[in-house]
Order: sequence, then C-alpha cells, then structure tokens
Amino acid sequence: MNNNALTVDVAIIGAGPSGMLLARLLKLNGISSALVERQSMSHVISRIRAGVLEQGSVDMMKLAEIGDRVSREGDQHTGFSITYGNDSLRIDLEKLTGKNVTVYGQTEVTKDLYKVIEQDDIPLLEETGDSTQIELNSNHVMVSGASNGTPFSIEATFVAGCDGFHGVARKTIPHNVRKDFERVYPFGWLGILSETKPADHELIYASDDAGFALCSMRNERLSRYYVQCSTKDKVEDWSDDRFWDALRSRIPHQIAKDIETGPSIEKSIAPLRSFVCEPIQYRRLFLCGDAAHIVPPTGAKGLNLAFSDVYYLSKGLVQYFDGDDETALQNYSTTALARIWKSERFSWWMTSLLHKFDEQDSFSDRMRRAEFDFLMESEDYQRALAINYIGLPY
Ligand code: RFL
Ligand code: PHB
Repeated sequence: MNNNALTVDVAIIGAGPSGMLLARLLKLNGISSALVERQSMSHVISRIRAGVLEQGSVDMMKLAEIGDRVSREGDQHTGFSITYGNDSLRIDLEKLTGKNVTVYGQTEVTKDLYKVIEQDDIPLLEETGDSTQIELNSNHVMVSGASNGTPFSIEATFVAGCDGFHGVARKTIPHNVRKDFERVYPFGWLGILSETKPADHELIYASDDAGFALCSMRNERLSRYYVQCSTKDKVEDWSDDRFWDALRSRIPHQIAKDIETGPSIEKSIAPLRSFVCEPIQYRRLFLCGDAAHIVPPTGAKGLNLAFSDVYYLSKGLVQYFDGDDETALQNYSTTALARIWKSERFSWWMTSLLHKFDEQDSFSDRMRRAEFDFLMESEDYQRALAINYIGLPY
C-alpha cells in the first residue's frame, strides 16, 4: 500500500490536544484515524499554554488511558484567590462545590498524548504548512496536502477539524451556513515562565486600578505569571524588570514584598478574544476545540472546553461506527454548543470582573470594585463562580 494514500474512518486535522485526544479515544474503540499537523510535533509539544484542568478533563485523560502521570504529578488545588488592590478573597472550591481542579501544564498533556499516539502507530502527517485541503463529498471526505514536502491523501468517512483558531477546517463551512460571534478585547496578556518559587501555593487572580495580573505555577520551582498589557505592545517592549514591576504593583503588597523574581525563560503576548462559530458541524465535517471557539484565558476554560467537545464527538462517532446510529453525531453541534456558550459566558464575566477596559472610564473601575465587594459578601455569588470554574457537567 502506498503510505501516502491512506484510507481511514476519521481524518483529523490538527494534532494539538483535541486532535490527539480524539485519535486516541477512537483507537481505543477500534476506529481508525490519521492526524494532519501543520507544524513539527516538537513545536506542538513545546508550546506553553494552559495550566488548569477541570476534573472532567482529568477523567477524559483516564478514559484515554493516559491518566497515571496527571494523577501522580498533577497538583490538586482546592481553591484560589481573587484580589483587588490589597484586599483578598479565597474561593474555596472544595467547600463551595465538593470538587477541585488540577494544575498540570498543557505541555505535559500534549506529551502524554503524543506518547500513546506513537505507540498506537496512528499515522501522523506533520509539517504540512498551509497545504491541507478538505473536500467534502456526499459519502466520504478527501484530505490532501504535503507532509515535509511529500504529497499525501486521506480518504475517510468523516473529518474532524481540530486545527485551532487559524486552521482551515472552519473555513470549509460556507459563509451562508456559518455564523461567527466575536468579541475582541482591547488588551492582551503578557506571560512569562520563570524558574522561581511561585508567589503562593494557590493561583492568584489579581485586579487593581492599574489592571489585571495572574500568579500561576507549573511546579514548586517553576512559576507562570501574566499581566494585562496593551494590544499594541511587543514582547521587546517588556524587559524582565518592567514585567516584575508591573506584576508587583498589581498584586497585594503582602505577596509582592516577598515574591521571588528571576530571569524569564519564556515570554509571549496573547491577544484576548471570545469567539463562537455556529454550527460546528457541516456535512461530514465536525469542529472541535479552538477551531470552533475561543475564550479569553481568564476562566481557564479553553483546553477544558476542547476536551468536552472531544467527549461529545467521540461518543457520536463510536455510536455511529458501532451500530450505524447517527443520532448523537447529528446532535453534536447542538449538544456541544450548549456547554460552549456557558463557558463563553463565564470566561467573558471573569474577564470583565478582573480587567481594566478603558483608561478614561472610572465608572467601570467602580463597577469592578462593586462586583468584587459583592463577591466578598455573598457566598451564593462565590458558589456560582466556583461551579463554573471547576467545570460544568457533561
Ligand atoms: P490548538 O492547541 O491550537 O491545536 C491546533 C493544532 O492544529 C494545527 N493546525 C493545523 N494542522 C493542519 N493543517 C492546518 N491548516 C492547521 N492549522 C493549524 C496547529 O499547529 C495546532 O497544533 O487547539 P486545540 O487542540 O483545540 O486546543 C485548544 C487549547 O490549546 C487552548 O484552548 C488552550 O491553550 C487555551 N488556554 C487555556 N485553556 C485552559 O483550559 N486552561 C488554561 O489555564 C488556559 N490558559 C490558554 C491559557 C491559552 C493561552 N494562549 C496562548 C491563548 C493561557 C494562554 C496564555
Ligand atoms: C496558566 O497557568 O497558564 C493559567 C492558569 C489559569 C488561567 C490561565 C492560565 O486562568
């Protein structure tokens, strides 16, 4: 057989977390797939992104039989803090919901997935650049392109678009069928990784009249910090000293005075955006993860939402290939979108609560402060936040 002309059940565009998780779950259910990835896998694995996993995402990793390392090395967090100036409120996730979250980097999730994709011998066509083309036919799909310069083609029953926000899959849905909903925020996040002791043993989401900052971590000697920055800023505008000064000025003095600083080992800027495409299914194409929607990272929902999409889609595909029952697959878009919109709402709300939107708008500053004060006083409001943060059921 010519290795460059494959026939599989499902062609998967994008070998990020959602693409690889889908491929693995399908494999465990006897459904064949092939992955197509724009970049090299070493690039995919080294990307530093999400840090917080909902229990549902950890359960999905267990379902994919890659749960050992996250159970062993993932750090269970029973709460986090929200601060405004020097005032601090601990959101006690465990007390409010009986559940917690796991701090485990997306880099580690991707490594765990890639290991089993290699073991499973799932065909992976990497370094395809912008060559991927998708052809949707009435009874099959064709995906073609060039991997490392060598042409390939994949014939499949379905195609899963797991190729992120800038991918090709969503663009296959014609404009007259697709409706995009979008909000672009007037700021970004500048993130750094530093080999320093984390500011605290739990995450701190800090708001201040000057803007937002987040203290997170990967382990006890690796910290991840973010500060709100202008969309016009470039990484070169932010020396390490400027970064640490901004961070210290936005977090409570008690934490700032003892914070360990050091050289950044990674520094990047991410714009903030809310985005949903409807529907997320068209003919034999199904979108998953960032290809279908984007949330601002404030609620720690992006990767988790990608995993819940994969849950719904893998269930639909397993039902289809097991017994030719198409119901769950036909309902995929409606079922997944119901949860997506609730996560969009929460991420938008957390972003509005914690960021400075407009230098001139002192009314908004007071609104944020009033939200924070109300949150301090109302356990019901805290519970609403906690229920969303630990992840809505699916
Ligand atoms: P990805 O990870 O973007 O992977 C898509 C893959 O598709 C490839 N691709 C193509 N392949 C073939 N042909 C093409 N034409 C292609 N075009 C693109 C890409 O190279 C890539 O490998 O999407 P996926 O799998 O849906 O995963 C989504 C998550 O990566 C994302 O939602 C999270 O990182 C968001 N996120 C967070 N999510 C959380 O749940 N918790 C967090 O704490 C959290 N923090 C974050 C975040 C995202 C951040 N940034 C950088 C926006 C923090 C930040 C700063
Ligand atoms: C992270 O550790 O990278 C992180 C944590 C929580 C967020 C976003 C990012 O809300």
